[in-house]
Amino acid sequence: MDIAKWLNRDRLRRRLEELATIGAQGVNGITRLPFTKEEREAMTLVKSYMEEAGLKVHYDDFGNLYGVLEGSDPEAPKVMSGSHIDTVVSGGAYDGTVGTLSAIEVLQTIKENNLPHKHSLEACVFVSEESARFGGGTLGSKAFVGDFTRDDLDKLKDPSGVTLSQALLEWGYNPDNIEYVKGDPSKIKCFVELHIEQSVILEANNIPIGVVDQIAAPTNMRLTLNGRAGHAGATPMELRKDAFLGAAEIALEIERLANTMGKETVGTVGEIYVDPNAINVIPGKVTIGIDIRDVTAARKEKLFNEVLKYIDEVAKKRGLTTELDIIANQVPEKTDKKIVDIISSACRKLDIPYMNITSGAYHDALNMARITDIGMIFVPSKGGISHAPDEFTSFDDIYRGAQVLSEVLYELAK
Ligand code: HGY
Ligand code: MN
Ligand code: MN
Repeated sequence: MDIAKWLNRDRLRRRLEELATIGAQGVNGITRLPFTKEEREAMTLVKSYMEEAGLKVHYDDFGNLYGVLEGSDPEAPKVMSGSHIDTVVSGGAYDGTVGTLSAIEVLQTIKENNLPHKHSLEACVFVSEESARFGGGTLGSKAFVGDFTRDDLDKLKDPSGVTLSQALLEWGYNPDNIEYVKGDPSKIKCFVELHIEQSVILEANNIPIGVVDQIAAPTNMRLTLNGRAGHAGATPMELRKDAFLGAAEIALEIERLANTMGKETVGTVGEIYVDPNAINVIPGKVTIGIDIRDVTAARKEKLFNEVLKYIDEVAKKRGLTTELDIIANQVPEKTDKKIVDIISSACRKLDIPYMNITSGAYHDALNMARITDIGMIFVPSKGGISHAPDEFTSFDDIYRGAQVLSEVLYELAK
């Protein structure tokens, strides 16, 4: 059965291009933050693709979207595949969308060609995968694996103070039903996600497919440092409690620690709010968003503890007080060996070169690994760029990824 040859190349390309127009801001890339007009418009468009594909479509109470292609044995656990369509601020056109639209294309091709399959196949779109709005990522798949209590939805807030539960209610979802969002692991055979690599390895090795063996995990936190606002000219240096300089020292120490701890240990301070943010006022209050990651749980834990220790030292030295909101503290996961082998043999069957690869980015597959077997397929990112307007993956690479995904999903659903 050569399903890979039957994928509709033009349809996949057209859908990718159409989806990329939603939230597009010219040179400023694409912005579709979760539970905003743009992201909801994009979800509605993707829902229409699922309907065109003849799938049984529904949203859950968290806004995750599912499209099912029934198998011959309704009792058999389903094969899930998908990703996300929300973006960072000024993001690219391929992060999440490649896996989302390829999964729909595969299921539509199976249906159109009446290919027999025992297990149901389910294309899924998890909401709020990016941490850009609520500080923590992969919220939709976290809800699906049962991470959230109703209270958690009131604790997650965006920078303007809107809680996740308010955002859900604003778009007609019901946070009180959070427990019904949880998927039933006994009904799931596996989850496979196609995604852009977002780094330089595949391109550097001139290999079109990455078979992911492990996924790094994040610790995300928002740290607020409280000093004392004051006159930038009249306040002697020795009397200052400058919250920004405290934040700056902490950011530099995170960089130093990440550089010394390991090749796959990374740390970023990508978000900052300075209050009152005026050129002639000593910053009285600063909030920074911290993202540290590793593929080794113990090393990430060590980095986390070193950072906490340093925060205390800086606060004491500079007479600052601190508030720390730990938004996520996840563990790295490995992909399932059997699925790694199925992906590798699909590449051999299609005569597509491949290599094993680690994911420094996290994905919905990281959460799904806690309730089912997972697999991930990567396609190259030009220059390793992602989370930026010039994120780019050639359509030939995307199509190759979709072809490998089609062979893998069909093999798993047989
Ligand atoms: O930040 C990440 O790793 C993912 O792209 N959300
Ligand atoms: Mn991303
Ligand atoms: Mn992504």
